[in-house]
Amino acid sequence: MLQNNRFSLVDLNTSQHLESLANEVRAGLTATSKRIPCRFFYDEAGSQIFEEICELPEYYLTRAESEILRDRAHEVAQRFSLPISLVELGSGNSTKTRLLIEALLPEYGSLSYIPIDISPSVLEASALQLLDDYKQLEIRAIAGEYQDGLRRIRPEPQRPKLILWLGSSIGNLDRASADQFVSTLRDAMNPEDRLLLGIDLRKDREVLESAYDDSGGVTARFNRNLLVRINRELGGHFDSEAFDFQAIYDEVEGNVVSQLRSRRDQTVRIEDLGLEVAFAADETIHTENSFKYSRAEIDVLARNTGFAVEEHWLDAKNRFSVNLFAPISRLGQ
Ligand code: AVI
Repeated sequence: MLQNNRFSLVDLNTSQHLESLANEVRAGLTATSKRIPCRFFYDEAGSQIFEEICELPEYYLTRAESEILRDRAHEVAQRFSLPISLVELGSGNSTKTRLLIEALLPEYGSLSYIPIDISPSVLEASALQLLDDYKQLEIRAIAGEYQDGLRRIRPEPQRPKLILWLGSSIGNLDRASADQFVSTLRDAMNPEDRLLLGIDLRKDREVLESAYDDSGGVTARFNRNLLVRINRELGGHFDSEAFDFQAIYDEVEGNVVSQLRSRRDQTVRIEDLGLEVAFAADETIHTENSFKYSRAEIDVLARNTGFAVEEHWLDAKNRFSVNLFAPISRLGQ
């Protein structure tokens, strides 16, 4: 644990990490429909490529969400009557969080920021920068999975929590898992706490498919990096260029499905798993779901998980939403 007066970093990651990659790759590549979970995108190279994605002209999500936060951060800050703790899930480089920090600090004079992210190096680098820029900020960073991180937060009855889950990360869960996870957030909240949820909206196929398969091939590289990672960490022999990338919008489900597609019949050995994986030409590896929501689906999410939608803010082009969820009492509580 790294620590000084204004900064601490607890690393909850263990060697389980490599074990979990090995188990998931074995299970995913021996299944009838092959898959690799999207959480493995974010090794160091993958996290950097994701930052490039956020700057792409086609990937409107980051800009639209920042626009909303820029416009609404002050309204969020005024919801609370006491200094708060700002908890962020998947904080990454915390760029968007700055918009909230800048609104919250003048309101309360001090702020406790608790970023939870899988990558300790990203957490440390962004924390040092934030501490330098905001002298009244205190950062208690937690490196680990969201659920483990949430369990580590000390209850502070005098400090309401504002939980941020931005970037439409909820879209990477199917709808049932999204309900389940948002319910666990609800369980960790008191009545005066709030959840600020960035959710991408359903829209035309063309806009979505080019957001997820950009013309410069950055998202394709992001996906192929999974194979590069398996080569490095598990002794795989993938030729990542022997796989095409595609993103297809399933309009009924409201889901952009990302996948790698084998260009030919091929067999790939993964040394550390003692595994030979056979691919037929055109066979796919599913890499990611990115579910999109309508306003009605956001209302259902809130209703299923014990929240009221207190605010539903949109960007000027109505592409993205930032939602302020307030806990309500659930039946039986
Ligand atoms: C992190 N997550 C919400 C992104 C998304 O939009 O599903 C990851 C991403 N995949 C391709 N582009 C961006």
